[in-house]
Amino acid sequence: MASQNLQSVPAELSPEEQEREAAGQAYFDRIISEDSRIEPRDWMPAAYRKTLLRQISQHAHSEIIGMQPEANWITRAPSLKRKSILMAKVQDEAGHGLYLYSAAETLGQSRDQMMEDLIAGKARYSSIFNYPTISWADMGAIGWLVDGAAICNQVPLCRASYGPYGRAMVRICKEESFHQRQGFEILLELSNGTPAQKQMAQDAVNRWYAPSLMMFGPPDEDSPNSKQSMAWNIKRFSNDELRSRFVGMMVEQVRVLGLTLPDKDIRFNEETKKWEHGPLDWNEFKEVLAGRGPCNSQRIERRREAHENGAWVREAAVAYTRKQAQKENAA
Ligand code: FAQ
Repeated sequence: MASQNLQSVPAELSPEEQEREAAGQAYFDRIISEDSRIEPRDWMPAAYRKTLLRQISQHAHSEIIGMQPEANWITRAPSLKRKSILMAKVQDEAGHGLYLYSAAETLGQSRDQMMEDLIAGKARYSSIFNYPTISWADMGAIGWLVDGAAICNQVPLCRASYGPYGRAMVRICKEESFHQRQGFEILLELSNGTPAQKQMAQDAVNRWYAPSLMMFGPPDEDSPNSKQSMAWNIKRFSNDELRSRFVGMMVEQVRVLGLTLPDKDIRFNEETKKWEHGPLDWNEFKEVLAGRGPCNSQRIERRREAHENGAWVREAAVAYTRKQAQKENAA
């Protein structure tokens, strides 16, 4: 598909600059139409850069903020094995944040600036991480539903037209698959445990189901970015398409778990060949995005504290780099 962002070349440019811009746009359009990749030094439309920077930085922030709900249970994990698995998972999420911040930096914004925007409450991160984790079963529900939704959304992003993003996603998706399986396994064990344990698992699924469906973003008719992002081969499928696929996956898996999804309206529409779900409370989603979810302020506050407490590490790294450079210059 040809790029649908054929911007007109600004008239105030010199003739040489105009020629360069037009050649850059033609190159960009060809790469997109061939479903090939744009790399950091390639010419790209300003709006493409802006969209990528928005999506990738929001994604990076989600990984970093997403460490908090699970970190809450590291000290209370029911066994040493569960504790070490959970620690590894939370560390993986820090790693995902790092790959994504690095990919975003290639678009010209510093990580310091992105972090400043996050702790100032100016940047978005996924709505899902503003919900509390109130029982051990929530670790299972996050792994199964939240990582499950993340994989469903992110596997197509491995083919995103921006090289650094697509490559980061390949590794992230491999790790998310492990995360999902560990969540599934926690729920399976609880479901096969005592009636109280099974009830705890069901309660966690009941609370995380709707927020995990909202992770895919607003319905297509309310998604201002989807059309252009799909034309640019950043997003490959619409929000509703991915949400429907996710519901289909969960319907199968919940049977194996011996639990139920809290949605009586789930059905496979034979005509459209798509899974449909019951109504979602999009007002709740809007409230969470506006910063008024159950844990929004706590999440940002914790992030701010962690950033301030980590200042000495950043300062030490800068001092070390300076010393190394001085040594090299003196040699
Ligand atoms: N939460 O026009 P659209 C994970 C915003 S990682 C908050 O549809 P778009 C791993 C959207 O940004 C989870 N904001 O936007 C893990 C836009 O904001 P704007 C994160 C949302 O970009 C697991 C506005 O609404 N994953 O879970 C949300 O085309 C366990 C309009 O929406 C990614 O970031 C939301 N749910 O589509 C970690 C994946 N949905 O324009 C720890 C990459 C929408 O005002 C533990 N991102 N908005 O700035 C994407 O695929 C897309 O950005 C979407 C949104 C699908 C999220």
